[in-house]
Amino acid sequence: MSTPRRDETRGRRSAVGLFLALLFGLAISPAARGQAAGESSRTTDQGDRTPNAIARRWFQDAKLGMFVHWGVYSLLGKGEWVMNNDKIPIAEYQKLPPTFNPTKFDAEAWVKLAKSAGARYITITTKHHDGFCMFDSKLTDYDIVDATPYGKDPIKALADACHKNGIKLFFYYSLLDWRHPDYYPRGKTGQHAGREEKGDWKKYVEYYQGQVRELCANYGEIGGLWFDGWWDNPDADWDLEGTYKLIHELQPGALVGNNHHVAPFPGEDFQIFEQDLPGKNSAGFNKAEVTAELPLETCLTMNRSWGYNATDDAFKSVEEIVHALLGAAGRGANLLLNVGPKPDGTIPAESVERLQGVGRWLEANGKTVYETRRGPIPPTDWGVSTAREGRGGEAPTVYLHVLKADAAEIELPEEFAKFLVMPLGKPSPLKLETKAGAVQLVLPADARTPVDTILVATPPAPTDDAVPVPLE
Ligand code: H79
Repeated sequence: MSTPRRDETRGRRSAVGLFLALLFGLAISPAARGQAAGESSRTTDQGDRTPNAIARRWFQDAKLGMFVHWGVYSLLGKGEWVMNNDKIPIAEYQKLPPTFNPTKFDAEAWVKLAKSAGARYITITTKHHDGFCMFDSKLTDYDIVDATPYGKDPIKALADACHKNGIKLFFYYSLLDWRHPDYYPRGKTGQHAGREEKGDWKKYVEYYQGQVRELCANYGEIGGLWFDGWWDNPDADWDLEGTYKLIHELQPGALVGNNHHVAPFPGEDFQIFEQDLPGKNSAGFNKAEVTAELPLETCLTMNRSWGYNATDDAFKSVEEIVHALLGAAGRGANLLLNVGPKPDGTIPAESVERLQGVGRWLEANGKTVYETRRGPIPPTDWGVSTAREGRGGEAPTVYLHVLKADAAEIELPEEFAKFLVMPLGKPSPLKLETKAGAVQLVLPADARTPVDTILVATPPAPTDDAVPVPLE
C-alpha cells in the first residue's frame, strides 16, 4: 500500500474505530465535528422502530424528490403567484377553472418520470396561495372536481400510481389563502383579491384543518404534508399543534414539514430550505439556523419559476442539478427538484430531459448518494463528502465528491492519512502526502470524471499485513 504510515501505533490501535469516530464526529477537527455532530440520535438511531422514526430514516435515505407546482395558474403561464403579481381580483381569477381541462394528464407517466430521475418521492401542490384546490374537497366547490370541465381528482390518480410504483407522495398545502373569505385578518400578500374587509379566522382554521383531514384520510398512505405560506400571517393563531397532531394520528408514518423560514416548531419532522442549500441564504429569507435535530430538505426550481412559466427558459443544466443534489447530500439534506406542468397536464420537455439526465447520473453513481449521510468532511472548496455506514460486515465508506472540475490536489483532514482512496470504479489507489498536519491528495487528470469525480475512501485494514479490500 502506497500511503505513508505516519503513526503506526495509532494506525494499529483500531483503524475502524478511528473511522467510526471520524464518521460520528468524535476524533476530527472542530469544523468537521460540528458537521458530524448534527446527526442526532433521533434521526439515525436504528433502534427506534416507531413509524415516525422509520419514516424519518427513509426520508434521509431517499435523497431526491420531484416537486410539482400545478394549478389553474398554469393556464396563464406566468408562475403560481400570477394572481397576486398581476393584481387579478377573485371575480376575474375564478374564470380560470371553467377553462382548465388537463386531458393529457397521465399520473402513471408522471410517476414513471420521477422514477426515471431517481426520485423516491413526489411532493405536489394540493392547494397553492390562490386557494384553488387540486383535490376533491367536500369543504369547498372551488376545486378541480366541482369547478372544472375535467371533473376528476388528479391527486387520487397520482396517489394510486405512486402506491403502485413504490413512490411516496407528499402534499404541499398553502396555509395562506388569497380567496377564502375567512382568511382575515389578512396577511402580507393577496391585497388585490377584492375581498370584503371581514372574516372569521377561527372558521378559516377549521376549513384548512378539515382539508388536511381530507388529505390524510382519502388518499391511502401518504409520505407527509408540506406546508407553506405561514409567513404571510406569522402572528395569527394557526393551531399548528392541533394540525400536526391530527396528521400524526391519522397517518403515523407521515412526515410534517413547514416552509415557514423560521426555526422548526414542535411536531415538525424535517426542516425546509427554499432555493438555498442549508446554511446558505442567497434567497434572503433563509435566515433560520440549520437544526441538528431534524432531517433537512432543500427545494429548488429547475428554471426560475415554480408554476409553469412559458417564457422562463433559464433552466439549470443537468450538471448544475447534480451539483445541487450533492451539495444537499453533503449537508445532510434532500433535494426536492421542481417541475411546473403545463395546463394540459404534460411536463415541459426541458424538465423531462433534465430529470432523465439526473436519473442517468444516479443510475451510475447512486450508491454514493442514496442511503448515505453527510460525510465527515464539511462542504469545502473542492466539493462535499457523503458516508455510508458499514452494514453486514462491510467496511464503512466515505465518498469524496470532487465537484471542482480542475482540482489537481485536494486537502483532506489528517485522519485520512492512512485511508485507501480510489476513484469510483477504478481500483488504483491515489497518492496521499502528509504536509503540516494536513493530507494532500493528488488527483491526476486521468482520475477525474465529468460532473463529479467520486473518490471512495476506506479506512486501513486493522493489521499491517492485511490487504484492504476496496468496496467498489
Ligand atoms: O410554492 C413556491 C412559492 O410559490 C412559495 N414557496 C415555493 C415553494 C413562495 N412564496 N413566496 N415565496 C416563495 C418567496 C418568499 C417570500 C418571502 Fe416574504 C420572503 C416570505 C417571507 C419573506 C414576501 C415577503 C412574502 C412575505 C414577505
